[in-house]
Amino acid sequence: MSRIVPATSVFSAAATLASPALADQPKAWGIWMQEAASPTMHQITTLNTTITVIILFVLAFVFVLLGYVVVRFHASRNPTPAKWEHNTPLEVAWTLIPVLILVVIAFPSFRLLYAMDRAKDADMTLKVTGHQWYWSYDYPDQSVSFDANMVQEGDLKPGEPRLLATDNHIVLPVDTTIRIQTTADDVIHSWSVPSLGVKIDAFPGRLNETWVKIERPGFYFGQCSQLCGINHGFMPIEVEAVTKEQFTAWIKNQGKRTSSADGRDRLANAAQ
Ligand SMILES: [Cu+2]
Repeated sequence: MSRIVPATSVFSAAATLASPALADQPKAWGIWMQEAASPTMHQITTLNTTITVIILFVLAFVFVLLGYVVVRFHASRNPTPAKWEHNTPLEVAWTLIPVLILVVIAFPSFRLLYAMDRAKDADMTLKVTGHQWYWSYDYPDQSVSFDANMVQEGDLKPGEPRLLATDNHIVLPVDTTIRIQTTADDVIHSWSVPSLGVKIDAFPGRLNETWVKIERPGFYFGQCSQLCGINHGFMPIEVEAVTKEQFTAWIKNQGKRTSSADGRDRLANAAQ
């Protein structure tokens, strides 16, 4: 798809990007989740913490049990091993307890899965199309469309993160329920922005749906998360969250560029 609208935002001064507090992106030596910026991501973080605690308890229990067996039943302390086998109550217990743990995990997990599935009352829609190897975006309600390609290393402006910045980026309003629809025109891609708690596959010939509500203004970075070919690692995602007023102004600005002249150019290009 040819670029229809250059989406450079008037609000996206490089100075804003240079402030790391405002950008949500991978950090050096980061081992935990990126800071949550949507209700979904808050829930994902809570679920992840809960499951990690459960895992640690299981790990500690197995470790202690193993230590006990090693010490207590060492050949020197236990020269004549017992010959019995099978213990029905014990076998029932070590089957049922793990099942119960899994059921306890499954409830919040499925609740979250359904909560992420679909926006109940979306205020607007962002349609995402994956290509080898860039993304294109449509705001069907606002009639805005553009492509977003990665900024090459030599072209990076000060503050722009390497392999994450894009030439055109998505602008979205905060505190707004945004329906996100994904599709692809060649192979399977996956649109993923960690801080927003969104990771959804983009299939050719299929429209997937999820939603996001961004809690604070700033820059959010993500990457394609489905191996999609040689440049899979070079189709990043850059989202700028702005206030509702700034978003309206941005859309107006885009509107000027989607004049009929642009439309004619596009049709002329398509006809060639
Ligand atoms: Cu991809």
